[in-house]
Order: sequence, then structure tokens, then C-alpha cells
Amino acid sequence: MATLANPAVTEPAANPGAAGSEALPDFSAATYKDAYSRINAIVIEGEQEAHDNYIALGTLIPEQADELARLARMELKHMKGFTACANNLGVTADMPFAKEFFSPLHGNFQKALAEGKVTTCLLIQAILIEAFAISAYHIYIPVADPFARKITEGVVKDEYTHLNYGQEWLKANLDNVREELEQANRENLPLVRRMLEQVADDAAVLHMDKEDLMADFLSSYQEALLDIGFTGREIAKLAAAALVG
Ligand code: PL3
Ligand code: FE2
Ligand code: FE2
Ligand code: FE2
Repeated sequence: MATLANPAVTEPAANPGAAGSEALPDFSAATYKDAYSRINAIVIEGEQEAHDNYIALGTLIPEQADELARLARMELKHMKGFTACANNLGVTADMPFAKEFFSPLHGNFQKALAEGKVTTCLLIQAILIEAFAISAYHIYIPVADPFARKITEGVVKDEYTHLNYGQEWLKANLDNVREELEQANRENLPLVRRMLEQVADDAAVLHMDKEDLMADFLSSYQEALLDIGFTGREIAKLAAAALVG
């Protein structure tokens, strides 16, 4: 875990006088609020779907249903926190946009759930979506308004708990899940890459850099795969799936 530490989290807030992407945006600008209405909706939808996904996972792993319900409750708290962030800025979240944004990944999760594929469901929710959230929140924190920064700092700690849950389960079952994990990675990593690309223009308005997002996501994802027990060589092959599709 230690290697996951992102300097952006521990550094003091961006100096308002600094140049470039470190400078804080104008939180009251119409362009900022417009971009925020979509980014914030993505986050709210993502937290809501994460809640639903952990509850659904409890039906596939009944002996851990209580633990999964505990993780799900944290997601609802996150959703409420990010809803407050939008209210604080006077922004209305564009929820139809966010539903559409998540629909390919949502569809793959639902299909795997119907087929009872625990490994695929865990890769999608507890690894890919959590690593995506952690990278986005890391990059957002230094350029967030003070209210949202405080909330996001609290949330990001919880997301490590969720990522860790997925890592531990997959690690304990690695011998039996390898093949399904490789297949699920091939089908879903390209979707996450596309989501990162789709969010890039709005993220830039919030002073979040696309390359930073991509790099932080890949390092979280690779760290998770290493923890699960894949070798560096195997991880390089898994990551190559992001280059296709
Ligand atoms: C799982 O716990 C949460 C899933 C949420 C998905 C997050 C997607 C992030 C997209 C870019 C957001 C930048 C952060 C802005 C916060 C208002
Ligand atoms: Fe670790
Ligand atoms: Fe969350
Ligand atoms: Fe989470």
C-alpha cells in the first residue's frame, strides 16, 4: 500500500498564486459550474452504483453479506457528501448524462451478476471502479474548493478499504480466478480508458490533467494486481488491454 501514496494528497493545498494547473479555478465561473454539473453527476452516479454493486455482491458471497453491506453504506455516505458539494457551489448534477456515462460498465456488471461471476463483478467494482475513483479524487483534491476538498479527503480513505476488499478476495482465490480475471480485464479495462477520455475535457476545466489521471489510475491498478499476486510481466500483458478498443 505504501507505494500508492500520492504526493498530491499530503502536499499543502495548491498555492493560489501558482501558475498552471496548480492554480485554483474560479469556482463561481459559469464554465466551471457547467463542467461540474457533469463531473459531479458522474461521481454521484458512481457512488450510487457502487452501493448497489456491493449489495448485489452480498448475494453472490452470502457469508460476507454483512461486510459488503457495510461497504455499501459507506458509498451512500460518499454520495451524500458529493451532493452537498454541488449544492455548496449552486450546481445541479446532470444525472441523465452520468447514467449514460456508466451504462457500458453497468451493463457488464449486471451480466456478470446474472451469471454468478463473482470474480468479474469484483474486478469491475472493487478494483477498476475503485482505482478510477481513487485516481480521480487524488487529482481533484489539490484543485477543489475548500468544502469539497475536505469531503473528498474523507472519501478517498474509504475507497482504499473497498479496493483492499477486492484485492484480498481475489488474492485468496487467485488459483481459481486467473482465467476469468484475464477475460474480465480484457472486456472492462478498455471501457475505463474510454471513460477517462470522455471525462478529460470537463476535468480540464476543473484544472485536473488527463495525463495525471491516466498515470494515477494505472499505478493504482498495477499496484492492486501486484498485491493480488500477478507478476510484473503478467501485469504488463493485462495493462496492454487498455491500448486496444
Ligand atoms: C466508488 O466508491 C466510487 C465511484 C465513483 C467514480 C468516480 C469517477 C470520477 C470521475 C472524475 C471525477 C473528479 C472528482 C470530482 C469530484 C466532484
Ligand atoms: Fe499495497
Ligand atoms: Fe465511494
Ligand atoms: Fe468505493
